[in-house]
Amino acid sequence: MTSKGNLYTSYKEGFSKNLEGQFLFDDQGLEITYRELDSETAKLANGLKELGLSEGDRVTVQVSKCIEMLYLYLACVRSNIIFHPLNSAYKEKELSYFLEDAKPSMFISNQETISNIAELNLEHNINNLFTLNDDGSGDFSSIAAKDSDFVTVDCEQEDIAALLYSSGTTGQPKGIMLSHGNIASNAKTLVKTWGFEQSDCLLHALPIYHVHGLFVALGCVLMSGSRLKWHHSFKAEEVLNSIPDCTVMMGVPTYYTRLLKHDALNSKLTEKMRLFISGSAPLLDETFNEFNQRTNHLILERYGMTETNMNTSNPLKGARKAGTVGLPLDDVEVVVVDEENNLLPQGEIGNLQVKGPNVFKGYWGLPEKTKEDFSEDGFFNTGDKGVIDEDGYISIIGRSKDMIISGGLNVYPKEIESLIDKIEGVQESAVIGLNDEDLGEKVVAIIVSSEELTLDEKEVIAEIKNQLAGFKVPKEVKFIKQLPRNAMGKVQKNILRDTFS
Ligand code: MCA
Repeated sequence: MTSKGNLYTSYKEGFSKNLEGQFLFDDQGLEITYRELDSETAKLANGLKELGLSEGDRVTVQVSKCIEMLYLYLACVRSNIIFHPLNSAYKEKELSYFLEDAKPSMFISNQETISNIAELNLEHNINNLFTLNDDGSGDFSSIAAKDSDFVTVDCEQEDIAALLYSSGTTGQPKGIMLSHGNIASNAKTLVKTWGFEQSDCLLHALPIYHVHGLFVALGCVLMSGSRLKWHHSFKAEEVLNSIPDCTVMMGVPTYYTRLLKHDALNSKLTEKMRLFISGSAPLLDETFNEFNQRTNHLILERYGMTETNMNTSNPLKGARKAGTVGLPLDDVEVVVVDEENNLLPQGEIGNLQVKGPNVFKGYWGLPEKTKEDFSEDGFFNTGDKGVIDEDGYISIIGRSKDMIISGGLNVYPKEIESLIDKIEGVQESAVIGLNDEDLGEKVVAIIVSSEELTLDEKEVIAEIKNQLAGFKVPKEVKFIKQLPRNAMGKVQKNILRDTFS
């Protein structure tokens, strides 16, 4: 039986030449070969089948970064079951929304979350609940069957492999459906674009609940049969120690600014590295220049989003221009258009649209919303403003969507504003992103409070922290008498940013 459309088949085509070779290692003595990866994911896929899961079912996982999660991802892909990973920082209210919307047949999380699942009052019943704690304990390990033979399911490239949520300027987070073909085509293109070879070793410190750590980083390694050095999370000292073991690193700009704070970062330490890649948030020119001075490496900046995986990249060979996200990938078309969807000439700023095999299949259960975000000629409207220079390099000038990127994570002000507005004593609020040396942008809440009640910053932060994942919680709260509004009554966030930056 063939399984050509299945993403795992594409991964395996890449790593099968190195089956006995090392896939992953860490500083604690963990070592996994590709053969082990193949058989562990087969056992887990057999286990999912024995539990009665079928193609198209969703498996939601909310655990800390661990190898089991990686195995589960590949077991789901092999089974044509939809993998739905969640940031472990999400709180109850956020979690119940995702579970209600994705309606998984299986949910894996730590003991505390699983024990409290009844309190979420979900409308649908999740048949399979398993625990996986930070120390590796829990009944997750009972899922794997003994049989390590599993024929990867033959599926269409169009079938959905993963569901990842992103919020929007209005309304609730939307499930982004990424197909086997989306993820496979993009990983293959990136291997070629960035010159991945079996001899490479990728420093992997990114979380694996997002496109960057899961599909881009892991995808390049699997498709090239290279190795990765596994870090549980990004800790600058530990990453510095790993640099001499590795040839490529991927990170968000915060990783690079944090590394630059350490004297140990120098050209001697990085001499075996061939490539540092940055994405998920804008890389400042000063970070690019300082990194170059200290290490002789020009960080390669690229541009993507959850809906599209990667769209553009500065070249491996050829000029890497600071402040640009480079050129469209080989199989991706990028255009800049005006509000009426007319193509704009080179040099003019407009809405960035993309088309290619990387572009997602649509929003989960929202066909109308999906339609709105695509032009008639099949281009996806990214919501970013951009411009193309005379050499074809693209720069992201701004976002037409009201969004903050903090430490590489997207934050949508509306979600925070609507919670702040419910706090007693708040008349109205506006949440903005202000420049931050460490996070790129930090979340700041501007509040107009009623005259009778006095509110303080700590109370507001504590209230939001109870309800939302930590990365969305305002780092600062400012109180003002009234919000600046334009003639249409819209809050002028640019004025607030100027006032408070
Ligand atoms: C953690 N905290 C944050 C963030 N992360 N606050 C703001 N922004 C953040 N990104 C808060 C926690 O809630 C906690 O708050 C405190 O910081 C310490 O938590 P800790 O986990 O120790 O933080 P950290 O280790 O310093 O993490 C910061 C980080 C991490 C290393 C920048 O967020 C990270 O690895 N970011 C990468 C995200 C990523 O992979 N993005 C790719 C998305 P408290 O102390 O108050 O409790 S994919 C994407 O964007 C597209 C597709 C693309 O192009 O790649």
